[in-house]
Amino acid sequence: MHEMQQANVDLLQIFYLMRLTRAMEERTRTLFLQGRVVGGVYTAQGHEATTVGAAMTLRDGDCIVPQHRDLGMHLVRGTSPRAVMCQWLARGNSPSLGRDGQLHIGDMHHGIVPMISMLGESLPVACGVALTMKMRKRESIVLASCGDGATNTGPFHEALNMASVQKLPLVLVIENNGYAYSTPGYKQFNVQQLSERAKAYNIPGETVDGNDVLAVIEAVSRAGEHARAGNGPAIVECKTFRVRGHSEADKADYVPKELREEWLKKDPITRFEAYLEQERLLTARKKAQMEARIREICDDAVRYAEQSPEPDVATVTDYVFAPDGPIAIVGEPGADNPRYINALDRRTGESFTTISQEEEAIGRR
Ligand SMILES: Cc1ncc(C[n+]2csc(CCOP(=O)(O)OP(=O)(O)O)c2C)c(N)n1
Repeated sequence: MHEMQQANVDLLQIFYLMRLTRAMEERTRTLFLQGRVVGGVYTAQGHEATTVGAAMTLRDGDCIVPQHRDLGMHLVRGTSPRAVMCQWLARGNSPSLGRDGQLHIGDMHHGIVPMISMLGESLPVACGVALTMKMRKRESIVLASCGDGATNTGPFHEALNMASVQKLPLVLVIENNGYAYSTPGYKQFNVQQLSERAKAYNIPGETVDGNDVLAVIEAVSRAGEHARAGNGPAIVECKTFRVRGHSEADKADYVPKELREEWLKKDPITRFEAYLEQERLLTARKKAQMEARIREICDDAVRYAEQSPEPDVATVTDYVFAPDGPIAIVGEPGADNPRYINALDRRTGESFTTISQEEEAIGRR
C-alpha cells in the first residue's frame, strides 16, 4: 500500500480532478474547432499529474501563482468550470469581463494570483505574495509554476535570488515539458536537470516524474514543508510532456514521432487509473459515475457560457484607463514627510525603514 493511501489522501478526488481537467480542455478544443472560441487555446494534456498533484498539497490560506497551462491548479483551488468556460468564450460575465480568453485569471478569495505572462514574469509577484505572508507571520506558502523556457529568463533568476535571500515561503514547480514553444530543452539550457538551478541560489531542488501524480505530491509536499517551516524556497522540477501543440494553432511537427509515442505510453491519467484499479480503489461502476458527473459539469459550463452575454462594446475602455479625477498623492495629506516609503509603513503597520531583529539575524548568517 502506498503511503499516501495510509495517510488517507483522497486518491479518487485527485483522479476525478485530473479527469475533469482533461475533459474541460477536450471540450474547449471541440468548441475551438467549431469556431466558437474567440482566442487561442493553450492546453496541457499530459500535465495533469503535475498541476493537480502540486495544488493538492496546499492548505487553506496558501496561494498559487499559476501559468497558462495550469487549469488543473485552478480547478483544485476552486475556480468554477463555468467561470473558465465563460473566460474561454470571452463572455461579458467572465472573470476578465470578456477582455481575455485565456487562463489569465485570478481570485484572491481562492488564493489564486492571476498570471502576467507566460515567461516567468509572475515569479517576482509570487515573491511579493510570499514576502507578505512572511511579514504577517502566517504559516502559509505560495506555490508558483513556470515552464522550462521561463527558467532561462531574467525574472526567474531575480525571483529565486530574492526568495533565497529573504527566505520566502515559496515553492516553485517547473513544468518541464521538453519544449518552449518549438525550442527543445537542449537548445535552451546547459544543465541535465532544471532542479540544478537551485544550487545557484543555495536552496533545495529535486526532479520528479511529473506524470506520476503520487511522486509529484510527495515532492511538492516536501518542498512545502521546507518553506512552511521558515526555511525558504524550494524548487521541484516535474518532467512531463505537452501532448498537443503550444496552442491549437501549432501542429507541433517539430516533436519527433518516437518521442511523442514514448510519452503517450506514460500518460498520467492512464497510469493513475491502472494504479487505482490495481488497488481496488476504482471500480467500473465508480468510474462510470465519475465520467457521467464530468460530462454534466462540462455540458453545464458550456451551456451557461453560451447563454451568457457578449461583452458590452460601450464598456470597452472600462478598467483600461484611470477614471478622470485628481491623481492620488502618495502619503497622507498634511504629513510632514509624504514619501512613498512612509506611506508604505503606515499602510502595512510594518516598518520598511527600520530593520527587524529577524532581518538582522538573516543578515548576520
Ligand atoms: C515576455 C514574453 N516573451 C515571449 C512570449 C511568447 N511565448 C509565449 S509562451 C513561450 C514559450 C514558453 O515556454 P515554457 O516556459 O517552456 O512554457 P510551456 O509553454 O512549454 O508550458 C513564448 C516564447 C510571451 N508570451 N511573453
